[in-house]
Amino acid sequence: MFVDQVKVFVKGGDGGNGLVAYRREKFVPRGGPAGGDGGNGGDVIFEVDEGLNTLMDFRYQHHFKAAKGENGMNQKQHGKNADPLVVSVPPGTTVKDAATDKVIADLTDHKQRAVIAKGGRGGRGNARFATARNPAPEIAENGEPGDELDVVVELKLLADVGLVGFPSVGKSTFLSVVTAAKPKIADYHFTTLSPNLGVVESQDHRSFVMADLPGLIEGAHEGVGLGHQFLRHVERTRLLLHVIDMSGMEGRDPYEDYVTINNELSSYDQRLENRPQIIVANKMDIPDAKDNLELFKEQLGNDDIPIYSISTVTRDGLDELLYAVADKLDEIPKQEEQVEEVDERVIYKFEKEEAPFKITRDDDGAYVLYGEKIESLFKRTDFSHDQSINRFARQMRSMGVDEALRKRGAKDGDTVRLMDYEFEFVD
Ligand SMILES: Nc1nc2c(ncn2[C@@H]2O[C@H](COP(=O)(O)OP(=O)(O)OP(=O)(O)O)[C@@H](O)[C@H]2O)c(=O)[nH]1
Ligand SMILES: [Mg+2]
Repeated sequence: MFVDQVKVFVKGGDGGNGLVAYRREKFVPRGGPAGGDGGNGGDVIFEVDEGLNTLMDFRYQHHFKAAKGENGMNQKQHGKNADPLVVSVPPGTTVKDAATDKVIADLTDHKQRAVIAKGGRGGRGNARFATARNPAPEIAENGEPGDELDVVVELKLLADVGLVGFPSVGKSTFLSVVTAAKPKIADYHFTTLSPNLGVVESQDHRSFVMADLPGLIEGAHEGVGLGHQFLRHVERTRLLLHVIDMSGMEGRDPYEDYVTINNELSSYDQRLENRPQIIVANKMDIPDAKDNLELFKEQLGNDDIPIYSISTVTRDGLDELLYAVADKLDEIPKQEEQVEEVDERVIYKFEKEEAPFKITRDDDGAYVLYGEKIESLFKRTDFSHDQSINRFARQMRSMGVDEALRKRGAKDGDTVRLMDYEFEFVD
């Protein structure tokens, strides 16, 4: 089965904690501060490997966690930074934040990389906090947590050629006879639910990727049938093979089929109207097909549009068609439309204008502080040391927390809550 969209969880490694430690000196109870910084957590990085062409690997692994940074050590030793976790993806992979649908990365070229989840910064050890006034600080920071998020990994088909046409015209059968792909084939409509890919090699060793796409019917551009699934895949193909059932065995008129499909394509996306197209008259082994083809040519009324007649059953006409496809592809530039440029990484942290904290009230009357910035400060505070707690209190004050609580009506002794921490408001 061809997997083209999958949701996975990624987490950057947490930063290592800074250490509170002191130099040991004879007769000096507290030597100089010697606690080292924690190392940075590893990033989760996606990297293009052109040897891959499916997202198959993601079916077996849904969680990608980078390693934690090492904690700070004595003698001012810095904890080791963790190595990044590098995940290989095929060219053409798009990565979106599942929560916001925002594109994080569009990976097209071999070895191209993007940071998907950033590792947390290591916390500073107490050696960094020494000042003249406080030569032996009891302060260290915890490492920052790494980013964590769900991402949708998507592989838009990088098929060079897409087979389009009504259901049951023989698209999958065609793919199965010119490539090693083994798509499901049946005489009912919508046999193909998601595209199958195959690599075609012409006799002169030119190769290209072909996809049989789900069948199209009138109204597909509005989602009728399997419309949207189909159309999402057709966007990046360079050449369309418009497959027509020339036998008329289902009671439809081949020329009407041709017009209907072209209308659906251009209604979905104007640009598809100009996508190069080759007409493939299929099922020519059936007796009525010859007459129908003559009629079709008359209705088309344009001798300049080439038509290739084939039968996937007798294999007549296949070689000529594949040569023509390879020739046509040689004329069409590879990246027909430039992929939109996206930032290598979008920032998940709150935008600058976001308030550092907000206040709300719980049912019991307690004041509740929340918000990205204050919570991150909270997480970075090591509450096992008084000095760290004092520093935390000072930082809250400088953010304007006291002032804001007072304005909300907080009085001496009222309860203030921040995540799982509770303290008294002191005016
Ligand atoms: N006689 C004849 N039958 C064919 C030919 N090509 C395909 N068929 C038959 O047509 C039917 C439909 O073929 P598929 O290849 O499944 O058609 P499809 O276009 O992929 O159909 P969907 O996936 O439903 O859109 C099958 O029963 C095939 O055996 C052909 O050249 N001649
Ligand atoms: Mg099919």
